[in-house]
Amino acid sequence: MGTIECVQGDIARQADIDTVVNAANAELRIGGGVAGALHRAAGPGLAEECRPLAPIRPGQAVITGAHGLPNRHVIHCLGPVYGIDEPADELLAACYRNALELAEREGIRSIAFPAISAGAFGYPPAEAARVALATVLKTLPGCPGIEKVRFVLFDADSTALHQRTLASLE
Ligand code: AR6
Repeated sequence: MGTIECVQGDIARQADIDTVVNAANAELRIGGGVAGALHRAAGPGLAEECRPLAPIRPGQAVITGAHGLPNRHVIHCLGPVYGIDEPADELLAACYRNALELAEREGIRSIAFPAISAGAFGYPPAEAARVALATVLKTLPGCPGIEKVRFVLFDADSTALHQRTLASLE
């Protein structure tokens, strides 16, 4: 099975990773947070490639090129809005599962995830980390082509939370 690591950083600056995952909005527009950072770094070609793929549903994952980002692809996932899209845990798990299965089908060997839904979409961070890491641990054995999964967290607290959660699940 591939390795899983949790590091602090900016998802738009993961030059040694094949594919980065976007915590997208349904319209695949620029937005804020992760989506804003990725679209700003990618340039307008990314939004243009996204337009015919939108809208997407909670839990869905779609793939595009990475344009000006230092990666090969972007996989765009729509996380659940906490308290609105139900069941939240199943929809959040579906994001990670669908992204990994799509990456496996595309021959992608390394993938970086942000903490989907844990920002503007209001998912409690500890619960989001548990769902995310448990889903990756469960799905990765079925994706033999994926050698590395990296969680990229914006701040030190979130990084420590993910590292603790991973250690408790392994
Ligand atoms: N790199 C890594 N993590 C980041 C970065 C970054 N550059 N920027 C923020 N985070 P969010 P969501 C963290 O809001 O909750 C957007 O406006 C952030 O601290 O990006 O799925 C879209 O357009 C948080 O822990 O995603 C959607 O409308 C986590 O990444 C909506 O927000 C996710 O925060 C999606 O909301």
